[in-house]
Amino acid sequence: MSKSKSPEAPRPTSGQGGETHQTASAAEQRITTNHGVPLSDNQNSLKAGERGPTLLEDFALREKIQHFDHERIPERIVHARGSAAHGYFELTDSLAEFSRAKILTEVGVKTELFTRFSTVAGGAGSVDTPRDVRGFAVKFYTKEGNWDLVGNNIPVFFIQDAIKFPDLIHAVKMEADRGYPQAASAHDTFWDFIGLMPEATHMIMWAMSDRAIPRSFRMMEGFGVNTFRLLNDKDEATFVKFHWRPKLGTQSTCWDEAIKIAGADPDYHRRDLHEAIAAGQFPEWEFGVQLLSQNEADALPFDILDATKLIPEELVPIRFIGRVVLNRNPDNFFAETEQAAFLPTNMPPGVDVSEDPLLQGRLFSYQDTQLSRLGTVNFHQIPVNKAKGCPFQNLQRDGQMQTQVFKGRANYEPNSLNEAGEDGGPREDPNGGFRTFALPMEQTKVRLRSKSFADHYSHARLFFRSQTEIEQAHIASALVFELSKVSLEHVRLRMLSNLRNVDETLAARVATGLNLELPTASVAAVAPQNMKASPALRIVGKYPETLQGRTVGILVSDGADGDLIGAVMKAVEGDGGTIKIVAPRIGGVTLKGGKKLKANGQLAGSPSVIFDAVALVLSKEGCAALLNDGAALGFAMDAFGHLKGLGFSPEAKPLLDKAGVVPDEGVAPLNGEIAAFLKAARTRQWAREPKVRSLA
Ligand code: HDE
Repeated sequence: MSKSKSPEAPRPTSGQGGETHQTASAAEQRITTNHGVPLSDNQNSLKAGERGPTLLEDFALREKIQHFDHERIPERIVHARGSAAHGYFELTDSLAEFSRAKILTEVGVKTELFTRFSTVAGGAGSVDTPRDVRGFAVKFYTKEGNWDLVGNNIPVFFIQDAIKFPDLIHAVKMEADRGYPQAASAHDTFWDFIGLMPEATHMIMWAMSDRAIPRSFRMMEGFGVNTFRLLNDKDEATFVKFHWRPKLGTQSTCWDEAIKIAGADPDYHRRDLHEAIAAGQFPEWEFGVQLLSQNEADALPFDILDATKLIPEELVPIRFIGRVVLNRNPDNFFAETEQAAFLPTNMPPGVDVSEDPLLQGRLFSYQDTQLSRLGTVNFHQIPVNKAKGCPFQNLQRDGQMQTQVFKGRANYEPNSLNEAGEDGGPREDPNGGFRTFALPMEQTKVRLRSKSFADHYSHARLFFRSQTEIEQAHIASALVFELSKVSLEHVRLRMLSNLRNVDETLAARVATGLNLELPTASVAAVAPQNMKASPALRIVGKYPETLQGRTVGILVSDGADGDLIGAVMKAVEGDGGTIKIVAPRIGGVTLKGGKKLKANGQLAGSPSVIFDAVALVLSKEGCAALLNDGAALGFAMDAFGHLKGLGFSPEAKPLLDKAGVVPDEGVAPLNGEIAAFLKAARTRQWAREPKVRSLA
C-alpha cells in the first residue's frame, strides 16, 4: 500500500466554515427603517411603560412586521422548486452559416448566464429527489438582448398542444379534494389522465426511466425540447434542436436510494450544486445543436413540430458549438433564484420559433405568469432579469415598481421632438432588429391535431428498446411501483393496454408485477413502427466511469488505521472525488497512535445514500461497538443495496457480515491496495442488482 501520512483533519468543505469570510467593514452599519431613519433599539417595541400595551405609533415595529407579513410571493405554478447558479457560455464553433445571432457567431466570446434547475410537480418547499422531469432553464445575457432557452432534462414532453398543459399539471399535482401527494406522479389522477392521452406514452418511458431520478443537476443532460429556427443574415431558416451534455456524464440514483435521500436530505441537489461551486468544482456542459433544413425535416418519418418526438442523434448528429460553465452561486436565493423570470419569447435576432403548438402556447404563458408571480409589468427591471449585455430602451412607461427615470417627453413615436432640439427617443432598426422567418402560409382556421402527430407509440418503443436490459428493468419496475399506487383498477388496465403498443414484453412484465391479467391492446391510431435503436438514448455505458464530481464517505472509528484512511483519501481525491469523513460523533475519532481525526458528518445524519461510494475503516473495537447500531448497519446495507462501491478494512468485516453484505467485485477489502475500491467507486455494480432487489 502506498505509504502516506496520516490524514490531517479534513479540510472543511464549504458551508462548514471553509470559506475565508471577509472581515466586516470598519464603519459600524446602522440599522434603519426602509426609509433610512436610523434606529436606536431593534430589540424592544414601544410601550406605555415597561409592562404596558404596545403603542400604535411604533412605526419601527409596524414597518418591520408588515414587511415580514408580505415577504412571500406566489410560487411558480410549475417548476416551483428550483436551484440556480450564475456562469458563462463560450462559443467555440461559429454557426454564422445558419444564424446572425452574435452569441452563435463570435467564437471565444464569453456571455454571462443564469441557470435554474427545477422539478415540475412539487411545491417550492418539496424535496429534490422525487421521480420527476427536471427543468433546465438558461438565461443568456447576450449583447443583443436576453436569450432564455428554457428546457428540461428530457428531450420530449407529455403533450403535443399547449392547450392540454393546465390539464396535465392539474392531473400530476396533488389531488384537488385531498391535497396530496406532494411531488409525486404515482397517483390516480395522473395515470388516469396519461392513460387517456396516448400521446404521452413516449414521455412516460422517459419519466419512468432513470433520467427522472438524477444523481445531481451537474450530472444530467439538458434539451431545448421544442424545435426552433436559426435565421442567417439572408433570413434563410434552419430548424434546430438544442442540447446540453454534462462533462461529468449522466448519472442517476436507484429508486430506493432516491426515496431515502428525500428523507435524509430534502435539499440534496440544491446542496450538491451549491457546495460544488463553492469548492471551485464548476459544473460544465457542452452546448450542441441538431440542424435540419426544411427538406431534411420533411424527409423524416415523423413531424419535428411534434414535441413528443425526438430526432435520434444517430440520424442527425449533434454539433457541439460551445460550453456552459456555472461558476458562481447566487448571493441571495429570493432575489435571484426565486425572482428569476424566464421567457421563451426572449430570443436574440438570428433565433426564431417554429410552429410547434407546444412552443406556441409557451410563448404566451411565461410572459403572462410573471405578472401574477412578480406582481408588476416591470419584472424585467429586477436585477437578475435585467438585460446585461446590451442597452435596452423603448417607449414603454410607468407601471408598478417603475425604477427607471425617463427624461424628456418622448414616450411615443413617430415624433419630431428632435426638430425642437429634444431627445426624440429610440427608433426601430429594420436591419439589426429581430426578424421573424417569413413562413409562407395560406391556411384555414381549424381546431385540429395534425395527422402527422398521430403516431404515439413508435418513439416510445424506440426509447424503451434502445435501453440496456438494466435500464429496461428499471422502467418496468417504476411502472409497477407507480401503478401499484393507483387505486383505480380500470386505470391500471388502460395503461397496460397502451403499453402493449410499446412493447409486449414490457406490458407483460408490468402486468405480472401488478398481478393482473394482460388486457387487449388499445387501438393505436397509427401502427407502431420499429425504428433503428438509438444507443445515445441510454445512460448506462454512455459516459466514462469516473469519480470526478462524486463524493466518497469514509466511516471511521476510534483506533482506526490513519495511514489507511490517508491512502483512501489520497486515491479518491487524486481521481477527482471528494472525501467526507463520517464518525459516530461529530467531534471525530482518535486514530491508532493517538492522532485526532475530525469528522465532516455524524453517522446518524450522514447515511450512505448521500455518497457515491463508501469505505469503512474501523478498528476491531470500533467495529464491535457498531454491531448493534442501526445507522452503522444501514450505512453498509444501503451502500451495498444501492450497488455502490464499498471498501472495508479487515476489522470492519463483522459489520458487513451482519449487514448482509456479500462479497462481489464491488466490495473491495482495503488490505494492501486501493485500486479495486477506486474502480468499484467510479460506477454502480449493476451485476449485483438481481441479488439485492426484485425487478419487474
Ligand atoms: Fe414550462 N412553464 N410550460 N415547460 N417551464 C413554466 O413559467 C408552460 C414546458 C419549463 O426556472 C412557467 O416562469 C406551458 C416544456 C421550465 O423559472 C409557465 C407549457 C418545457 C420552467 C410554463 C410548458 C418547459 C417552466 C411556470 C406547455 C421544456 C421553469 C413558471 C405548452 C422545454 C423556469 C414560469 C424557471 C416554467 C408554461 C411546457 C420548461 C407556467 C404552457 C415543454 C424549465 O409559464
